[in-house]
Amino acid sequence: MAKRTLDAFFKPSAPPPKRPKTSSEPTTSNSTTSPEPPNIPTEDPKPPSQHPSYPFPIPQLPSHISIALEHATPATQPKKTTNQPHLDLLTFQPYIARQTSTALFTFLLQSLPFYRVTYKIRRGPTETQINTPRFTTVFGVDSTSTFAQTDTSSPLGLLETHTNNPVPKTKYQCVPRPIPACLDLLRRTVEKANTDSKGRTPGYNFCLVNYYASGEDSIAFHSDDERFLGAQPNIASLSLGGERDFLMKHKPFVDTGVSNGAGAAGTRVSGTRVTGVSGTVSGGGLDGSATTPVQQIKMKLGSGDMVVMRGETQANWLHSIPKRKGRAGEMTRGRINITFRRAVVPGGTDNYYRYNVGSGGMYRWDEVARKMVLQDDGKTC
Ligand SMILES: O=C(O)CCC(=O)C(=O)O
Repeated sequence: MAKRTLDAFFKPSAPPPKRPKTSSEPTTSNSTTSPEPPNIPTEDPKPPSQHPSYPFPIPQLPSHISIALEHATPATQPKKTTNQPHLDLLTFQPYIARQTSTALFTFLLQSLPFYRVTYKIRRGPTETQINTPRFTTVFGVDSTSTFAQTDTSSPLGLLETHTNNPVPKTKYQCVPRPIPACLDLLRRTVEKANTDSKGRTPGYNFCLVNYYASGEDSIAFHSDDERFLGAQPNIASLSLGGERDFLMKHKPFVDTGVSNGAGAAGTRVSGTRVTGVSGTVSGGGLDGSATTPVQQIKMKLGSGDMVVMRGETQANWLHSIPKRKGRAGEMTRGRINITFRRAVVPGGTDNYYRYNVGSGGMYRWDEVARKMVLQDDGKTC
């Protein structure tokens, strides 16, 4: 008998082969075929997630995906990588088995609102317009506020976590969006799959979603080291759909000439999107004096793969998804990435909505055009 993978088990069932009817089976008046056996799973569409902050209701996961997420993740045990200075990675290849992850990719592509955010940055007298080179969306709120059902007939309200008082309208620049049920189930399973270096659960309160439509879409070298994430943030990054390269490189060091005795004799250059990395970290050897080569990391992330970046990783390493040029770019399939994070102050909420929802139009996947299409009535923050 052909071996059936766990993933295949969770696929929507094909109708069973017709079998000969026995005399004891009841018949129906308009049918001459046998009735379906009672154990065929049927889709019971659950009501979509609704909230005044959503531009449209967000459907719930079909049950074949939610059952697979709840019962068949992690699909493999994680590999721990700590063989380079300041690096602490957990890699699940995959976290969600391929067939389920592909179904989840299609579902999220069709079900979420997306944005192509533009913003201006100023360096000295020069103002530059930045066009985010991918589609983005975000849900969640930092830990100073909590979404709560205050009465059954109203949408989720936003309360101050410590007092339970309603959050004043002026607290946030954009209206925070509760994590819809489809992403919240994913958030809960990812949270169970890993801990921080002290064994604590990550307590994710944000889902940031990127959609890379083609090889032209990318994210530049950066680190998720903002203060609003607290010290040593735990960030889980899940890939769905087409395979892409994920690159990591150590941040540059400025030689202060003074060894701190704890490893790297240098000061980290802070900030994002830094290019140019020195190839070594001084003082990383066993006797504290040798020079440890720091290697760039290149991983191919396929559908369902998950990388968890922990400990000192964000403070010291940059990561990126580079563009794919030429034939490789043309062949590149769409990819969704979801990062699960925990922001601890309102500045994190403002930052995430500003750069992942913004104030431009909203896009939705168009199944006929097979691409994201700008919606006239897109509600942005
Ligand atoms: O798409 C990815 O794998 C990386 C996403 C990322 O780095 C980010 O959202 O900050």
